Amino acid sequence: MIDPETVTRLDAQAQQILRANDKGGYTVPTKGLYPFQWNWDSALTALGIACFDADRAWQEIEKLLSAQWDNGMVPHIVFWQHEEGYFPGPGEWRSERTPPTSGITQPPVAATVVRQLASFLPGDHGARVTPMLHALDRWHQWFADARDPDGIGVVAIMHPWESGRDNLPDWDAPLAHVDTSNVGAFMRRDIQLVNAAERPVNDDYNHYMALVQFGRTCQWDVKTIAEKCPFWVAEPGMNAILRRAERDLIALAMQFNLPEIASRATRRLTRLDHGFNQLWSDIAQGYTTLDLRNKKLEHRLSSASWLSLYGGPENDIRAKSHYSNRIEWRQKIRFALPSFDPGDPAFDDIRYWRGPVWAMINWMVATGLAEHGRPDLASLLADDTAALVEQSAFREYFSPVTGKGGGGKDFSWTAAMWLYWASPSARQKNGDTITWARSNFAMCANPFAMSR
Ligand code: 9WN
Repeated sequence: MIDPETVTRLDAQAQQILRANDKGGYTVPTKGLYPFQWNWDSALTALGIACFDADRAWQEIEKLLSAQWDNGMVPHIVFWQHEEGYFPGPGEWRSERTPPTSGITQPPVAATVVRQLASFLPGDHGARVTPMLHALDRWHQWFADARDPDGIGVVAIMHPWESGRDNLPDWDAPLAHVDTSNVGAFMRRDIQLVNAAERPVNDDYNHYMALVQFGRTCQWDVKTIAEKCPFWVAEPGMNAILRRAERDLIALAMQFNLPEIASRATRRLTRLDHGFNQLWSDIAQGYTTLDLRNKKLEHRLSSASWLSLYGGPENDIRAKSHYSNRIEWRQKIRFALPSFDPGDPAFDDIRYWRGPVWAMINWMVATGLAEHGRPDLASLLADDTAALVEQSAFREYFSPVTGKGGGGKDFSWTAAMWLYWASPSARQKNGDTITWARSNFAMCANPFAMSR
């Protein structure tokens, strides 16, 4: 139980962080370490901004979508202004665009955020939302065409950073097939700003840079990437988030009378709902990573395994296996949800995506749990998130074992998730139902969703 004075202080601090990270139309994830606009950070941050400035929240999404490529991709980083402090910068990506961007994407949470904003911000959003829905439809179509050209029903990532969960142990095996011999020397900036023990190791960076080199050599040509990129992996995080985004896009398209978008998104969703089954591991009893290049299914669970509940309706047996995995995990840690199985030897409680808790993943998983009739478990995730913020403030992520904060400080999406969801004041105001009352699978029910 957090005392009311602390809640008031943290609410004010969260708002102050979002204002201080505001660069005018877009918000940086944190000063120093990440000085540009990041795709899923921005979208999720808009939820927090919406708690005190509705117009500015919409701008965050508009600005992100304004950097959309002609082929529909919405890039993972937009370099709106020159800054030396980040590696790899525009010169490494060579997107040949203005503003420069990276050449890859990130999990498409934007449609879900737009649906949330449209459902609780006052006013008639038609004029503002309609162009966004066209842009989102084009982005989702890009996923179908560029990242699942054979129509198998799961989209691939061509770089670990596309998943947003950069150094998850799941990538170790597929990355081992990536040749790093031509990468050459480079200087990392991140470990000048953050403790190296909290960041990916140098060997990971060699592999990240080899993939950037691959992409820029083929000028980010999606056909070449799909045919030849040495890293081509389907994983439950990206796929569940995209399924969710398609559901939310369908609901929005119906609400704003855009039937062609609704029917295109329904066709894509049908394929994705069927395809997701390929990521199920009987051994792990959960959804895992499928290395499409090397035809190998991972058998270890990560926090993304839980995102299946957020992606769409889950059948009872599989949902129950998530709940029992939860009990097993919970016995090994103090704070949920670790990004990787805490019982696995590769688990590392403070190194980036190899164990730490991330507030926005907790929000997504909590949303899915509540929608599957488990608001009790959803509330526990909100409690843990709040306890972590109380102990360690608005860090990029937290150790699930000690609660210690890691990575960047004054982090935008942590502040946003606090204001929008985890703060006791937000929960009180919204009767603890802030997110799940607004999301309703039934509104965009897909006839095939439950057929697995
Ligand atoms: C590379 C900004 C981003 C997040 C990612 C997180 C981290 C970047 C990095 O920071 O990635 O995109 O340099 O480590 O893994 O999820 O979007 O917060």
